[in-house]
Amino acid sequence: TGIYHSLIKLGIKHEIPTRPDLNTANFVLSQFPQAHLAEARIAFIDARTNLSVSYGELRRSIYSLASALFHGLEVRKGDVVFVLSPNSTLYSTICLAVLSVGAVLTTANPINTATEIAKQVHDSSAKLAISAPEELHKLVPTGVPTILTSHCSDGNMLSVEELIKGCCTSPELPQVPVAQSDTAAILYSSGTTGVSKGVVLTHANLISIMRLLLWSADVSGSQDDVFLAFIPMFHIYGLVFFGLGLLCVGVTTILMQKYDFQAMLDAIQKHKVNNLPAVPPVILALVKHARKATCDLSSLRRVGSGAAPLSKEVALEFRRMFPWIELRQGYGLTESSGGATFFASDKDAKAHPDSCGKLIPTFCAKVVDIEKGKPLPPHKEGELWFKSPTIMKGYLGNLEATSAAIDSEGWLRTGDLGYIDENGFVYIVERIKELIKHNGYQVAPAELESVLLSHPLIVDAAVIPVEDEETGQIPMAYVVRAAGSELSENQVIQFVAGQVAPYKKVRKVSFIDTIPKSAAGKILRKDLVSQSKYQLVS
Ligand code: 4UV
Repeated sequence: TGIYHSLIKLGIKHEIPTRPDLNTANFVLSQFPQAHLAEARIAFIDARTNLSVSYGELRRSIYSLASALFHGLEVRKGDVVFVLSPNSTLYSTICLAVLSVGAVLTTANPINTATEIAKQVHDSSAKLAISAPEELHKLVPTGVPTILTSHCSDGNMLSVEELIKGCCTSPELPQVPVAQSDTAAILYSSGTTGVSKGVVLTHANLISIMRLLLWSADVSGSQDDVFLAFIPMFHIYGLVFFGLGLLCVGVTTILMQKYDFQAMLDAIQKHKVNNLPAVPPVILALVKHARKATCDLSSLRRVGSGAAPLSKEVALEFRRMFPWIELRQGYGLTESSGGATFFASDKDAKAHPDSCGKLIPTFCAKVVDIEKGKPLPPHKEGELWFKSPTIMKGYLGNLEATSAAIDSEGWLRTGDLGYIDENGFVYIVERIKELIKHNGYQVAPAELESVLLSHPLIVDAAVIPVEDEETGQIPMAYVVRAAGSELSENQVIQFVAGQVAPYKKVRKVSFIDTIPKSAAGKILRKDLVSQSKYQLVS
C-alpha cells in the first residue's frame, strides 16, 4: 500500500487515553511522583542560581497560579496567554497553570524584536502576556495586559512569583471542563512556505506526545536521570521535553537560560548530568572543542540530536571521541507536536549513523513521489508524509495553508525529502521547503524578503539557505537594486539586522539583475541555490 506503520506497539499503560475530560495539565500532574517521599524529588535546578524546585513545590505552585489566573485575573477557557521568557524554573508552572484553566499557551523566542512580538500577540489574539522583566519593554507597545514572571524592584506590576506566594494554597486545580479536542497551544512555524503561522495543537496532541515520551523513558529506564536543558522551552522540542513531558517521567532537569558552551560543560560536571538533548551545532562543538576544554563528561550517558540534520562524519567522530556516550538522532516538527522518529536502542543508532531513527509508535508514514504524487517503496526518495494523533489541528485562521499542509485523509506534508529502508529506518536527505534552519531555529525566507522589499532602494529580493558548518545554514539574500543605486552588501545586512532577531540576520548578500521566477511568479529558489553554490566555489 506504500504506507509504513510504526512497528512498535504501545502497552496498555501508554495507549492514548479516551477520557474526554483529561487536559494536558491534569495529565502531567497525574503522572507526578505520587508517594510522599517522592514529592521531595527535585524537578528543576537553575544552573545559574542553584535554586531548586521539588515536584511537591511544583505541584503547589501550579495549583496556586492556576487559582490566581482563574479567580483573580479571570483567565477563561480559550483565552490566549502569551509567554515571553527564557528557560526558568517558573516556565513549566506557567504553562501547566495556563493549560489547566483551559486557556491557550503561545510562546515566543525572548530575543525576538518588539515588532516580531507584536505580530504574534496580534495574530494569536493574546488576552494576557507573562513576561520576563527584561523583555517587558517589547510588550508595552502592544497594550496587552501583562504580568511579570518574577518580581522586579522598580514598579508595581504583578508577578507570577507573587501570585504563587500570595495565593492561599489551593488543594486542587480550578474545575474547568476541557475537551481533548480543545486548543492547548499555538506555536509558530513557517511550515513549508511563507511567513510564520500559528500551529494549533490540541490537548489530545500534547497528551499523545507525552505518552510517547513516557513510553520511551520507560523503555530506557530514565526515571533517575539528570537532564540538562538549554534547548528553549518556547520551541516544541524544549516544551515537550522540559516544559511538560519529562515531568511525567520524574527526572531532574538542570535549566540554562541560554546556550553557552563552557557553561554547559560546567553544568554537566557539577550536576553529573547524564542526558543531554541537543542540536547538531552543539554536537559539532563537543567534537571540536571538548578535548581542549577542562571538563569531565564521564557522567554523560546519552546525547540526543534533533531540529536539523546531523552529518554522518560528525556523528562518527563523536562516537569515536566519546565511546561511553550514546548518540541518538531524532527528527520532528512543530506541526507534529515534536518527535516523529527516534532510536529505541543504541545498537540501532550505532548501526545507522545517517538515519534519524524509526517512526515513533502511533505514526504512519508515506514517502511520496514529488512529481507523480504516488507513494514510493523502500529506499526511494520522496517527500515524507505523516499521520499520527500528534499532528496539529491546522494553522490558526488560515484554511488555505492548512489544506496545503494536511490532506483530506489527515496526512501531513513535511516538506522534507527522505526515504525509509526495508527495516523502517528513516533518512532525511534534503529540505525541499523554503525553511532555513540556523542553529536549529526557524528562519522564514518570506519574512526576510518582506523586510528587504521595504527598503526604498531594493526593487526585488529572494532569500535562500547557504550551508554553514558551525550553524547548519545561514540566510543569504539575492537583491535587485533600484537603477543607479550603489547600496552595498554591508548596508543590506545592517538594514535587515536592525529589524529582525539576531538568529534571523541575513549574513550574505549578492546583487543580481532579476530574481528568477516561474510563470506564476514563484521565486525559483532552486536556481538561486545552484547559483550560490557556484559563486561560493568560483
Ligand atoms: O518545526 P521545527 O522547528 O521543529 C523541530 C523539532 C525537532 C524535534 C522535536 C522533538 C524531538 O524529539 C526531536 O528529536 C526533534 O525542529 O522544524 C522542523 C524541521 O526541522 C528539520 C526538518 O526540516 C523539519 O521539517 N529537522 C528537524 N529534525 C531534523 C531535521 C533532523 N534530525 N534531521 C534533519 N532535519
